[in-house]
Amino acid sequence: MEFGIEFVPKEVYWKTTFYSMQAEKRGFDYVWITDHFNNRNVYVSLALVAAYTDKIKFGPGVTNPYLVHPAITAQAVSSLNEIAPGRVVCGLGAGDKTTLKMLNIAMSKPLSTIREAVKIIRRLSSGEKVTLDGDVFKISGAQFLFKPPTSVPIFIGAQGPKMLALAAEIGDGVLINASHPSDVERAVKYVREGVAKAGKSLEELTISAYTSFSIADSIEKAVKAVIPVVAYIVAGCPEAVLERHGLNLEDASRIREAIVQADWKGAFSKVTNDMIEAFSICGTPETVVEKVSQLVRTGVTQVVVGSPIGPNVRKSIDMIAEKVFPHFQR
Ligand code: F42
Repeated sequence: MEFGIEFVPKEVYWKTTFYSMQAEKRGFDYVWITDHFNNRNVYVSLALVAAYTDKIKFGPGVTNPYLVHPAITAQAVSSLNEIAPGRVVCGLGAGDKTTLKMLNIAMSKPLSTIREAVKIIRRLSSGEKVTLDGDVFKISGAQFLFKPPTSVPIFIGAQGPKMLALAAEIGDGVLINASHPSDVERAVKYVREGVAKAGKSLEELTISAYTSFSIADSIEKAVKAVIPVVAYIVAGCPEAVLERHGLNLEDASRIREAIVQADWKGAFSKVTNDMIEAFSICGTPETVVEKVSQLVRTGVTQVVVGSPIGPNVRKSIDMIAEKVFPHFQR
């Protein structure tokens, strides 16, 4: 059982570096840094993680092939891999619709785009010469002028049934965007389909639940920290998923409207306990251990502790190491 941790580089760079050092020191296996154009640059952040850590694995969690050409992604992860050989992983996904929309970039043919991007990144980062006449990408004899030290494992961020199956089919790992055991269990079903299609065994794949997570010594503190994150998840959540969790669609659309109007207080005040239950792992160490155990029973082999982590990131990292890790075989 592995534990990863997600940092969003909306914080000043030294905080992300410091938290990554702390995560390594306290026994986390992976640092994932999110990629959105309106936060700090993911590779600048990762270069610092590479320089200031010794053993933890790390990578973009996740970048996308619409905003960054797969050849440049391959170049970036291979360069990082020279700084920290064997520690770099590449998280790739279709991209966040809201931020792509701000740049007027359409997310067309996501399945073919991801399939082809994975081929390009995997082959270039293995030092191969690449020619590809794809539906989306046309590459003619591209090769790096430097020799990458090792190939870079590719993890695919996925939520929809087809993307989950594709991720399992072609990826080295899947990053399932969900926190509730029922959502993760459902996702693992599609992951199994993808694995079967590829004719590989489930053990060859890292199956990760990329969760929204908040741990504190009191439930009130954990809830307070997680509310803004859950508000955003609810606002962007497909109706079918809200219905599956028995959540009121009108409540969700009120949160969405409040966010659009930048009425944060209004949006956050409408987040209910049921929403927190559906979309996060939130509570005291005891509750968190129980919820992570439920995820493990679905077949997950890595839990990614995602935003907000807790009311105080540093203390929450320590709390996870001291009070959660001992309950899992690692
Ligand atoms: N996105 C970011 O931009 N930055 C991040 O840092 C980030 C982190 C992250 C971590 C984990 C994770 O799981 C996701 C993360 N994401 C992040 C979001 C990610 O980039 C994707 O937005 C997210 O995974 C949602 O994508 P999805 O897996 O649900 O796939 C979408 C595209 C989808 O609609 N999938 C459908 C499905 O069933 O899986 C299939 C859609 C389909 O069939 N498309 C047709 C096709 O040919 O591709 C075309 C349909 C048409 O009409 O064009």
